[in-house]
Amino acid sequence: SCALAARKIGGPDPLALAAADTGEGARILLVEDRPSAIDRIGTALAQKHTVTVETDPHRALVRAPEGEFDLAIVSLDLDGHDGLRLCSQLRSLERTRNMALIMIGETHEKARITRGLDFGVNDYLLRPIDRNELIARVRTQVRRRRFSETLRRALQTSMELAITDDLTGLHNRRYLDRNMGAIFGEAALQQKGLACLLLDIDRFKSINDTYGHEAGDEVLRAFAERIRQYVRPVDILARYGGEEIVMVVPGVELPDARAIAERIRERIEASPFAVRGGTLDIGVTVSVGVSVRRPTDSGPADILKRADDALYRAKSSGRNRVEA
Ligand code: GH3
Ligand code: MG
Ligand code: MG
Ligand code: MG
Repeated sequence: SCALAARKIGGPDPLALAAADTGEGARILLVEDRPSAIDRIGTALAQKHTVTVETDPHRALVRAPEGEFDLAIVSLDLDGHDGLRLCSQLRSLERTRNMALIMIGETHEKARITRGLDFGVNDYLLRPIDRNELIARVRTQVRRRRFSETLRRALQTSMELAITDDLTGLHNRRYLDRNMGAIFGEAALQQKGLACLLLDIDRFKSINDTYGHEAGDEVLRAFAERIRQYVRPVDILARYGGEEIVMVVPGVELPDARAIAERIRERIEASPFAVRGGTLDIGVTVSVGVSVRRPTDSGPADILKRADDALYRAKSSGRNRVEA
């Protein structure tokens, strides 16, 4: 999902979208059982919107989550039923809680209308319903609802982008820094293993020098993709530096951590990466520094430091090696 988010960068400006929204084309659920009101409201809204009528509130409650409605208009005095109760149920259900809600009531029902507004119904209309007022209030709620939906998506996208590395789609260092403390704390508390693998491509600079930076980028992406095949959902994979990837593996002690690192090292060495649309194969090797949590460690920085030291030893003793 992070890689997808990264591709969404540069999307439309949510504020501009909102300003351009005419509030038309909404999906509206009308819960009303008086034929004259159904006719009146339906006629007024059908030109600009899609209106679904439901006379029974129980069926309305079943249909509402399925229909992806922008708005529900609910009569408070349905025959033998409490429309206010339906509004409150729509507000509390996961799949309908963001729907816009407008109630229809009588002038003497002000107390119930106020209760509805109190628990989050957005607006109301009094009988007899004025056509233009109905259209205006519906438009306002539809636009408001769409705007908050657009903002919610934009916020989610930017939160994903903030923790994602653009080139590889892996998590970035910010994500690692924010989460390592909690992962370390969890492992320490449960007295479980926690391993850290620091993977660094060997002589990557010469790949850039020989084939160009673009080809280098492609190798990096393919390298990240291959390593991704070795992680479980609980592991963290993050781009740590330029061509360094860190893999955090909870619940694992040194022998298994070494085995994972060795398997990755072999798999990187075994097949070159195809770049430039498959016209060029570039073979690389990787050095891996491995470390595990020690009871004397005071924080994640201790584990990362030992992985870094081990990586340095792997490099200085010839590269294409795993050191711990
Ligand atoms: P070794 O690790 O084996 O010691 O040698 P190296 O050449 O891989 O190490 P060094 O850390 O000196 O160089 C890493 C190079 O990675 C330098 C930099 O130009 C390159 N690099 C870093 N980030 C990127 C990137 O995003 N794309 C490309 N194409 N190259 C990058
Ligand atoms: Mg280096
Ligand atoms: Mg390197
Ligand atoms: Mg490096």
